[in-house]
Amino acid sequence: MIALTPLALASSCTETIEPFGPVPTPQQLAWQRMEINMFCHFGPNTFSGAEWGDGSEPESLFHPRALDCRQWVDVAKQAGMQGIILTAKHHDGFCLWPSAFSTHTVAQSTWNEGNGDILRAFTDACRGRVKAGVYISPWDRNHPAYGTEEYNDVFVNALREVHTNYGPLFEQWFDGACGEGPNGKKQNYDWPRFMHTMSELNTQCIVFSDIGPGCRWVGNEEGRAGETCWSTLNTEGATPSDNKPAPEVLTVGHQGGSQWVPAEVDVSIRPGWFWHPGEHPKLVDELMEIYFNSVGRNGLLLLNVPPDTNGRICAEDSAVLVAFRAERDRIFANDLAQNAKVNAWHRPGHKAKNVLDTSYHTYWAATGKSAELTLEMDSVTEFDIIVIQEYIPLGQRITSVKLLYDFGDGLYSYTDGDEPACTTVGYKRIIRLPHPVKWRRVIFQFEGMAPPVINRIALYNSAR
Ligand code: FUL
Repeated sequence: MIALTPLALASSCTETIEPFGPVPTPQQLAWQRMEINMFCHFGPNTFSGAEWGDGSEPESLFHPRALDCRQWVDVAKQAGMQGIILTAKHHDGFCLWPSAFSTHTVAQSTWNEGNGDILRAFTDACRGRVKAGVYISPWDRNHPAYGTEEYNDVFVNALREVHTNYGPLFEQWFDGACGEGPNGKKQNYDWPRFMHTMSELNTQCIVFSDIGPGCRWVGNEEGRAGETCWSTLNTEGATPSDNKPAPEVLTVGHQGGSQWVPAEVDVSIRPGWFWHPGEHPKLVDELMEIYFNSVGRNGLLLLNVPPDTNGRICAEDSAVLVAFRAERDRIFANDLAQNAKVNAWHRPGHKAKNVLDTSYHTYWAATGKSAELTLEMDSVTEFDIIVIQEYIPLGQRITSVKLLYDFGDGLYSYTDGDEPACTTVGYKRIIRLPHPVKWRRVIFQFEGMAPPVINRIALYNSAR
C-alpha cells in the first residue's frame, strides 16, 4: 500500500475539470472582470458640434481651455470603472497625438503652440490608476491617401506609432465604419494586416472589432446585449465592416461557436458620442437599466462620457456617474444567500458551497448536464435580484436556468409553465424579478451543453 501525504490526498480528492469549448485567454478574462469601462470621445467634434467631422475642420478648432486628463481618471474611478478608452483619431482624421503620418494633428493646432499631446497626457494620467486604451478609426475623412492602397500603410504606421510610443494599452478599438474619404473613394481596409500588426505590437492588448478577436461589437449602440448572449462566435469567413455577421447575430453570439469573442456593449451617457452644449446625460435609472442589460447579460459595458470644450468631464455627467455607482453599491451591498445551506451533487473537490464565497477561482462543478442546486435559509426573507456567474475559464456551458422558490407552503416557479428564468449565464447573469418574493428555499435547475461550473450565486433585495 502506498502511504499518501496530506498534499497528495488533498489533490487526489480534487478532480480536474476539463474546459468545454473555447475559453477566454487570461487577458480576455481580466478584461471581462473589469465589467464597466469608460469611453471618451474627444476631438474637433467637441468644438464644432458635429458627430462626424468631414476632415476639413481647421486644426485651430481643437483648443481645450483647461485640459485635465487626471480629472477624467478621477471621475472614472469614482464611478467604479477600471479602464478608459480615448478616441485618439475619429473619422475626421484628426490625431490627438503628433503623428508623423498625418498633417492633421495636435501638432498643427494652436493648442499649446502645437507642442501638446493629448494621448501622452491621457496615458500618463491613467498610469497606475486605470488601464488606458485607444480608439483609432480606420475611416479617415482627411487623409489624402485614404481610398488607395497606400492608406493601409499609413494606418499600420499609425498603429505602430501609438502602440510603440504610448501605453501599455489594454484595448485597441477598431471602428468598423467605412465611408468615403476626401477624394470621394472608400477604402479597402486590409483587416488581416491590421490584426497581424496588433498581434506583433501588443500581445496583451484586447482587440475590439465587429468580430474580435479580443471582443466583439454587440450589434447596437443602445446599451443592450441579447437576452441570450454567448461569448462564442463563428468568425470563419467573416471580416469587420462590410462582411460581418448581422447585428442581431452579434447581439446573441453563436451557441457552440468556434472562437471566444465576448460582447462589448458601447453606449453613450449623452445623446451624442461627443459633448455638445444643450445635451444632457441619461438619468441614473436609465444607466441602471443599461447595466442590467449589459453586465447583467454577459457583456462588458463601455460607457461613453465625453469631455467638454474645457477638456474636462462636466459636473452634470460626473454627478450622474457617482449616483450610478452609489445605486449599484446599494443594491449589491447585502448578499442574502450568504448564510444559506447549499445542496447539490458535485464533482470531487468542487462543492456547491463554493458558489457563496467571493473568491473568483473556487466553483461548484455539477455532475451532469442537468443539475439542481438548492439554497436553504433558517428564516423567510425577500429577494428580487439573482446573480449567477459561470466559471468561464472552463467555457460557457449553461443553456437555461429555471428557478423555483418556497417560503413554507409549497414550491412556486418564477416563470409560467416551462419557461426558464434565463437562457445563457456566462461571466455574469443578473435576473431581476418584477417584485420581491418571499423565500426560505430556492432551487436552481440548470441545463448545460456540459455539466455547469458556477463560481457565484447571490441574492439581493433592490428595495432595501
Ligand atoms: C461608430 C462611430 O461612427 C461613432 O461616431 C462612434 O464613434 C461609435 C462608438 O462608433 O461606429
